[in-house]
Amino acid sequence: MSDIRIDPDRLLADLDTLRSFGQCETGVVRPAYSEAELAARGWLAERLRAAGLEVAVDPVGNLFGLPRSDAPCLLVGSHSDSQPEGGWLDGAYGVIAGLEVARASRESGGPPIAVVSFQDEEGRFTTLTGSSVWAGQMSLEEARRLTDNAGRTLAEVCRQPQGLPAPVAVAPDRFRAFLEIHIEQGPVLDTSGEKIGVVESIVGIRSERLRFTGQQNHAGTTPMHLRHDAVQGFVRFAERLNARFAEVVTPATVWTVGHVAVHPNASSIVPGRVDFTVQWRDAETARLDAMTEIVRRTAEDVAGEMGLGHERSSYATIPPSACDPGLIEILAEAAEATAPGKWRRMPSGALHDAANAAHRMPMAMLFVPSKGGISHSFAEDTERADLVLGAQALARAAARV
Ligand code: HGY
Ligand code: MN
Ligand code: MN
Repeated sequence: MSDIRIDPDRLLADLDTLRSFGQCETGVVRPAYSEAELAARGWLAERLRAAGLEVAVDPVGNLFGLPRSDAPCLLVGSHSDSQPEGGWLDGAYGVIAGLEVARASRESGGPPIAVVSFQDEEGRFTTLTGSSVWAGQMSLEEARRLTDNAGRTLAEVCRQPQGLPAPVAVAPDRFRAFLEIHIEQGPVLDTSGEKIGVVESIVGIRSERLRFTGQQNHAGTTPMHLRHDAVQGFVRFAERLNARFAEVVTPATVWTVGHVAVHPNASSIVPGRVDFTVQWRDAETARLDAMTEIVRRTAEDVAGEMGLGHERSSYATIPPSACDPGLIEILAEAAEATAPGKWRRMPSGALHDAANAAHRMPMAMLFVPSKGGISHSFAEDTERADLVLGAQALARAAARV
């Protein structure tokens, strides 16, 4: 079995180039379907072509580099869209490391390997949008109707870079397995000093968009007892949700209110409306269900107590997923060979496109350390030597899948 020898300088040079699309301070602003993301996808297509791969883009914007042979092969990759304020490595590292492994394999007479950059993993429209459509978890029609926080539909903004072939669906059964390498985005490896994480499972996520509606009114003349203040409803909801969640969660459960929009958002107006998102993540479906029920009950209770209207809509539901045991052992062997004694098996608290691949094929993931455990921030970073080490482990495993 020939080892796949990656070119570290080429890996890092492409990572630095990808960073330039939408670069802002030390991070990137490259949301799905933005100008920067479109330009990045056009450049990636060129790099895939230069690697001798056939370029295909599907109707939702997932970008593939496919070997000429039709025999089912290994698929490696991740996503290249970013959060509204993202780090330069989240997703991008897995796409470029996958590209490097695929072209190094071709150069060293190794197995044919396909590469993918999934679209809108970061949830401008919903969590893992592109890979959800690709894996058959969501229809293209349903995805095209999704709206972002500004109320724009995916159909309105979905565009393909110039010079690409017409969109085609790329069937998951073209591939035998999926490997994704990603920054950990958490503190575990950074704290332990280990260099590689072999992921055993990925948490599930539920998220909802909620709205409280009250009565917009004058902030000076409206007595407190006559108010129907949407923000006060949100505050009471958030406090009560924390108290009720505390009865069902474990130290590994997380939940976040990350988006809040107050209307009309003026200091002398009692707010008549607040829109916000709540997301919660856990490894157990039963606990996610219990938390969904608590969200429902708490919104109802608060709206009733305060004379507010309320609406809820599901934004994302991704079940917990298990990595393939056989692939885990191949990754563990590669980690030990690449970073002897400096690796660990661990869960993923972040969601990844591998969670959708799990519905259609065996999948597994590798992590490399995040400096200070920071991610979804311009401050996200990883030592360049760690980026190279991870890609070398991915290459060793890819030759053995
Ligand atoms: O939120 C996540 O887990 C992923 O980084 N989008
Ligand atoms: Mn990611
Ligand atoms: Mn992310």
